[in-house]
Amino acid sequence: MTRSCLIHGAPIETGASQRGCLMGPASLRTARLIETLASLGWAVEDRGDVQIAPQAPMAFGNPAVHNLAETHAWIAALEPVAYAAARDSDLPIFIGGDHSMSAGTVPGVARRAAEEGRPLFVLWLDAHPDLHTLESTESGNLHGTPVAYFTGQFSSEAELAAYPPLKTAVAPENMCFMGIRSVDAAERARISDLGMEVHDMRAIDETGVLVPLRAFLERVRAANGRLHVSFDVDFLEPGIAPAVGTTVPGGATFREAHLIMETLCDSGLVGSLDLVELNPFLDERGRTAKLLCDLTASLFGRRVLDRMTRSFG
Ligand code: NNH
Ligand code: MN
Ligand code: MN
Ligand code: MN
Repeated sequence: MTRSCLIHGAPIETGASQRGCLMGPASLRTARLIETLASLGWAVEDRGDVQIAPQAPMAFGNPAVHNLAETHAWIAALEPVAYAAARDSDLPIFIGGDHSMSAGTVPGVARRAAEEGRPLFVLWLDAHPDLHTLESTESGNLHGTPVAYFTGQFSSEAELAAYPPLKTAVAPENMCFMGIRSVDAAERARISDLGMEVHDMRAIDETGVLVPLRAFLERVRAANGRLHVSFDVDFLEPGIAPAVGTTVPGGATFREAHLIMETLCDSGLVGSLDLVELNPFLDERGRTAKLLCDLTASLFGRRVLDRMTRSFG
């Protein structure tokens, strides 16, 4: 049976320190994301970009926090869109846009999973864990906050009121972070308090990507879980993916990233995908956008050769 993919753009850039992520959805379309997935046999429907109305500023106690009203509006707009896309298609893609958009997409998908009676698991492919609360962020860049929000980490009443009410949370133990190599002090404390599964770059150097990835996928399968993948461009080595405002050296290689996507494809467990933080203003002749399209194609079934997954071990 033909599988379906709804695509929604989220041209949000107010959560990042540099401007340009606004153009991310357009750049991925120019790189022929839609046509590429259609050529793999998927029924793809591009629903265009979500928009928000102009916002009056919203103040918050932590003076570093900026663009709170915009992020609030994006979360409120994206949650129902993501919920419906997860209900109405097999593997929706949310194309950004900075990573604050995942504070809307992940809870929407989680609400759909709960309706199916399944837990949502999230694979966070990123140089950063994005585990700040509005109180703990030092940069005030709200793309550093989505995971704390959707796992229900609120340290004050003010924080609880600042973002839209969280309808469906993700259990902290259902998170898996890979590629992490830039962690702030408050995030480090939160990771150990919550006992989250984190595979930093050192762990990947030691075992390769497959050992932790397969173990996580087994956990998802055993729980009859639904898996959301959130792919931040800065997960990748900056040399192969320059189009991101927050490059961190030592990222995933071209082959590591492809192997992850191919393995996710083989698992059949992925139910939704975010492609975030692409900043086309910083790209070199579209190469990062093209790489993201290729990686997405691997997740959607493109392979170098047909193979029986098991026959060579
Ligand atoms: N932790 C830093 C901050 O909160 C960086 C977050 N930047 C990201 N996250 N690009 O993926 O400002
Ligand atoms: Mn800033
Ligand atoms: Mn991120
Ligand atoms: Mn990041």
